[in-house]
Amino acid sequence: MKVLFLELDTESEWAVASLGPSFLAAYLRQHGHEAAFLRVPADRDVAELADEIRAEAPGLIGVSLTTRQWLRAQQVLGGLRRISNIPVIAGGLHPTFSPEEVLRQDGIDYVCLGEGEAALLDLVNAMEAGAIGDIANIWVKGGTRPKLRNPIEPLDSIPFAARDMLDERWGVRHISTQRGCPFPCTYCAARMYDQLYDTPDTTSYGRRRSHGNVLAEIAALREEGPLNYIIFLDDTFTIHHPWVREFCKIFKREVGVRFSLHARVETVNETMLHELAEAGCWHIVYGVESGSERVRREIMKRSATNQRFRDVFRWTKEAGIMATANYIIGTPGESRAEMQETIALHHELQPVDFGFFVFYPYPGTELFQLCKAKGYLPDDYLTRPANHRQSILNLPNVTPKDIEAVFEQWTRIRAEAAAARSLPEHRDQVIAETRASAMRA
Ligand code: B12
Ligand code: SF4
Repeated sequence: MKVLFLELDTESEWAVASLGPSFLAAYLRQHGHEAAFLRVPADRDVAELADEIRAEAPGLIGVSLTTRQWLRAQQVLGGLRRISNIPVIAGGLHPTFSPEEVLRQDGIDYVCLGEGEAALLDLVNAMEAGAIGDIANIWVKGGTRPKLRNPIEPLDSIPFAARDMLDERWGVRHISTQRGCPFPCTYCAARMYDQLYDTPDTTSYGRRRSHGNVLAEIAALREEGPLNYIIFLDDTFTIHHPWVREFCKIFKREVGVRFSLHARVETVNETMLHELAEAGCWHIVYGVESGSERVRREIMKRSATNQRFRDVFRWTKEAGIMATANYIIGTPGESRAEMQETIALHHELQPVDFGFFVFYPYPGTELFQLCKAKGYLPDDYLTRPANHRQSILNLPNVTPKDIEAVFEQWTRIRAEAAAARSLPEHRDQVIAETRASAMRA
């Protein structure tokens, strides 16, 4: 059978496509099925899309969804169902943690909970055989919650990601070396996989590929075409020090391409940062989230001190690696003064780049439960955009206007930083463009 994976864009700007389908497509192909990829731009008309889909003639449509994509998914899949009866399965973070809501939507027939490789293969085989019974991880519309199969072990057993699903450009390749993250951050949806699988007969969700397996994938990519840069998409690349140190040695010797990764300040030290730099690490993205130690400790369950952030950002710079910091604005329980502490810490850290996101309660997370229990979450939350620009919460101590004002402050900081890097005669234009792009980001 042919499965067509749709990538639903929510913004006009380009980003790499969801990684999930690239693993699923590779697995299906390994087992004799076909897979195709279709990117759906944010303004694509549904009737036009239906024509494109018919041309592919799939037996099943697959969509990978984050919460941000959910509004667009309702529009596209609801519209498609009025003109086409091709069955649709949704998987990824949002369907996994909001399966009932997703299955209520017209145009979605199945939801995949958690990892999808073997589950999707079983569904496709069952569809071909004309008998869909109980399939672990697959929730059929109108049916009951399915059992879960154990997380895939070892990760080396799954085929390399199918690159034609990712829409990569400029020789920049995206690689995933692990699944799962051991930290307890209360705002993080990725973290909740661990709890999804928290049954007595499962292993812990955190797993990592062997060095040999990652290296073999990189060698295969080199054969295929230009390999200019690698982005490691792992949640926290620097978790297991012996793995990382060995990786640095081999990568430097055998690959020698620049790369970037995500890390937590608790998981790096000065020596490791120098080893990463020598191996070719060019850029690290750190989640700083808040400049208030109280907010991090009490609300986010992150215990690192501000001094640790200062040290790690300094070491990163000294090692010659660029640092990006990400911040969250408007976490439930955060005061206006604490939001200003984040701005103060940012000025101390002086990262090369930074992202600022208005807090959104992702289904399944601890903070989602808290917002629900305390009545901060509006009833129609699933119809509000998860765009990280406006707060959807009704908070007791800060208003949406307060949060908007802080978002505007961050936008100004970004615009001024961009202007400082440009020629004096271009500064006004740079400020205007940077502010406009923050509103679209
Ligand atoms: C890489 C990454 C990105 C990449 C690629 C996007 C992507 N969706 O893969 C980029 C940089 C573009 C990105 C952008 C953003 N991301 Co992001 N990202 C990640 C990250 C770190 C890894 C994803 C990944 O590679 N997983 C590896 C694959 C193999 O796992 P998987 O996606 O879960 O897929 C498996 C199953 O879910 C299932 N499955 C998945 N899809 C499907 C589809 C079908 C049909 C089936 C049957 C099964 C199935 O099978 C797969 C294989 O087992 C995750 C954290 C995480 N660990 O999930 C955050 C994460 C997905 N991102 C998140 C967010 C918030 C964003 C942004 C909004 C950030 C921002 N503020 O701009 C944007 C929005 C992107 C969008 N289109 O919506 C949140 C989403 C939360 C939520 N509930 O929606 C996460 C969970 C991070 C977090 N800490 O909470 N992101
Ligand atoms: S360290 Fe990152 S990926 Fe891990 S739980 Fe925290 S926010 Fe999520």
